[in-house]
Amino acid sequence: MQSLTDLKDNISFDDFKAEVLKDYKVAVTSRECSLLGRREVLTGKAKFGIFGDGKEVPQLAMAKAFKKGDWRSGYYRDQTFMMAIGELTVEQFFAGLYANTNLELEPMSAGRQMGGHFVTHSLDENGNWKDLTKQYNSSADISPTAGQMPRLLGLAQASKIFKEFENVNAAKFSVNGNEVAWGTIGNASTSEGLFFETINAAGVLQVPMITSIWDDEYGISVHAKHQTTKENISEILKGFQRDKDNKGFEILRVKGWDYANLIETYIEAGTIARNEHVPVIIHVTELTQPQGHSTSGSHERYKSGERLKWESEYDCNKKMREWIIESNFATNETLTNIERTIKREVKQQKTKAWNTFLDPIKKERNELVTLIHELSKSSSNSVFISKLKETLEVISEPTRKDILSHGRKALRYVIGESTLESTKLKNWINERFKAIQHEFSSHLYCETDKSALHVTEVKPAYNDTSELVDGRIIIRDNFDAIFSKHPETLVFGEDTGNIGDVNQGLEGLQAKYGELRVADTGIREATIIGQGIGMALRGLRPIAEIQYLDYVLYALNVISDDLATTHYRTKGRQKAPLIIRTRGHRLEGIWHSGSQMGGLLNLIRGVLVLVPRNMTKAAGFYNTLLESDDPALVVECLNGYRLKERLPANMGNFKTPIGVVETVKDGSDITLVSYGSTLRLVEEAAKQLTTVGIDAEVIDIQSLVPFDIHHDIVKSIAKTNRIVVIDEDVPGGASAYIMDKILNEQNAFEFLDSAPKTMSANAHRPAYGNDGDYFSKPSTEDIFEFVYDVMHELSPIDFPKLT
Ligand SMILES: Cc1ncc(C[n+]2csc(CCOP(=O)(O)OP(=O)(O)O)c2C)c(N)n1
Ligand SMILES: [Mg+2]
Repeated sequence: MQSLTDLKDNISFDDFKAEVLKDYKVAVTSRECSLLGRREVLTGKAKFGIFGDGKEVPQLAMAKAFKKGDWRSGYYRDQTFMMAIGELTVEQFFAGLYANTNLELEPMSAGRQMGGHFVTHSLDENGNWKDLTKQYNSSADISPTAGQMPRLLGLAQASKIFKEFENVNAAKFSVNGNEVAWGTIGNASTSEGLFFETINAAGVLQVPMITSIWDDEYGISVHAKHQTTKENISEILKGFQRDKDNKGFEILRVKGWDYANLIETYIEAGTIARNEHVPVIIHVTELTQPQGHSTSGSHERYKSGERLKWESEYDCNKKMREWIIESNFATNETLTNIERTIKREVKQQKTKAWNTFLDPIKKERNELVTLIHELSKSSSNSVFISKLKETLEVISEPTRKDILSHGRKALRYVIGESTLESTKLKNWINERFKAIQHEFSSHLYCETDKSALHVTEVKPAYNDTSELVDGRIIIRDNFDAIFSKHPETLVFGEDTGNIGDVNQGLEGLQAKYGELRVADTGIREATIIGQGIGMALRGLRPIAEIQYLDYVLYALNVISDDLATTHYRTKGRQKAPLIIRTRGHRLEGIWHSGSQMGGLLNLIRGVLVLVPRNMTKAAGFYNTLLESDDPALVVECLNGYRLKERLPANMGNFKTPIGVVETVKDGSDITLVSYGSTLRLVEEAAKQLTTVGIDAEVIDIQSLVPFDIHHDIVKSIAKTNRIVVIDEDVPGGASAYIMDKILNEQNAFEFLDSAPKTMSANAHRPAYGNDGDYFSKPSTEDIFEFVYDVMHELSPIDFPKLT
């Protein structure tokens, strides 16, 4: 074992001893939380518990090397680290376990995530950036294993960007790019593709990223022999080790119970990553799980007696304790006293957290009991209502569900009785419902004046000399204007840099703005998005390009699990206004005609989904998004880059409004709603329909999420009394989403004289070639006939049967 004096030459023995004891107290406190936490779940006070026991000591070491301005992207075992950097108190730990919805008391997620998911606040209560260089930072954890890795890459890359970008205002985000991004991951989770993709990308990018692998040989019940080749992740990662000829990683190994060596290792890792911008892997072995994986089961079921015995001997806290005594830092008695005091304190804090959680709920319960009691006195159903009061008042630890379900049931007994008491109860329930619903459902999107909905439209400006150009020129010139106007923007993706994207919408821009701002990446969609999330979390404005909409599926989990929930799961205390640029819709074949819009719409709520019908609209969306804080997916029309559009004079300034539809053709007989490439076919069909006397109104949705915020579609239906939604997604895909909005949110039913209809593509992926497209997706003829049939049904005399 390392001698103490080697550890830090510039620290006195007494100071070091104090430091060690302080650390030990954190380790013991954290362990007590885990032990008590499990009990709280087993006695029914909390729903589920997953704790950091057995991983305490390496986290103390990581905390020592972690500096203000640094970032963590980790997982559910890291409570000790959060406590060691002063970002998690015992009371907060239990508030999280109980799912307290008060953000002040439960800053990790205001009860939205299960305990063990950690975060620090980057934004104040008004949504403004705090000074991130002066605080410890943790990105918000997510549960999917290895889901923290793609984001980690971006958090690290941001340091590199801040170091290199000259004009960007880094004041609140970086001090010369000196910040390190620290990742943690369980040994078993390294089996995930996201882990390997991230490691490779970090080696290529050479970013200050330190990945700690907490290795306890298990992933729930599954042993390393089923997880990892050679049962040893650092062994198989050896090829990433840098050498004198090649850049790569520094790979360090250390035992998880060896406090002194852990500190050495972490300080060394921090220095390498911070000073050299070289990524580091720390494989921390010989860790344990004293209580098993989580509160869902017991590890005695799958660990041998021998393993369990080893785990209890090599428990890192126990080993640290032995080392403290061996090294004469404290006696057994002193440590026993410390442990006893901590046990008592943790218990007190736990009780305090429970009472703080329960008291307001009990108060609400008492209010309701009074209201129900008063109601029972004034109602003819007094006996039944009193029964509800009695069952409610005896619940010793009520939930809000208990309270509101009693209140709502009480109302059923006074249907038709309009009394002061029933009105009072109704009002109370409505008010409570609204307030509590907000606790669970707010902040899916930006709620400040930086919401995309607040950006005012600016129309493209044309003059007599405005040329007709290929659509891609408009995209390109607009990006040029964006990069010169917004120094914090950067774009990256496959073929994005050198050739300026496969459709040349970024042609020449790398030469103008440099290889970091207009960058090529490897073929690795998930980490392209992760890069974007991480950089957006650190104040940059990344534009992540996914080459084709079809390949968004490779990054779908990152968009859905991480990006779409960032703002929601932090209740607005972190934001990642990432713009995802892609191109899709009808072109060629199964994987280049993508229109899996229904799937996307349903999986990425929290991200705006924009489907511009041409490049001017698309460019306008980018300009709008850069003024806002909402993340977005923009799908450019793959077959639109060579179509001619007029070149606007106000590049970089015109803004397409978000959530607003556009009526592209007025009409009085029927409303046709569509978006993207298919809209062009609808416009053509509408023109042809006029020849048979059908005057269709055509509406471009433009923005699928948010959807028609002014309810203009129903206004059109009020005029035409008929609606057809035309979509190139599968039946039941985006068209079902659109129809749900029109019928359920806009109440179109009352204006309809014909059945509302959806017309979509065939249920299979689109076949290749022009004929493949014609027989897979709606064609102009299909649309014409479909609409004609609706009119035929209405008036067979005016519109005799076509076929
Ligand atoms: C994508 C995904 N698959 C499965 C799970 C369920 N799950 C949660 S933790 C876990 C095991 C993780 O083991 P390891 O990475 O070694 O971390 P440890 O819990 O041992 O610290 C699994 C399978 C999940 N959360 N996410
Ligand atoms: Mg494990």
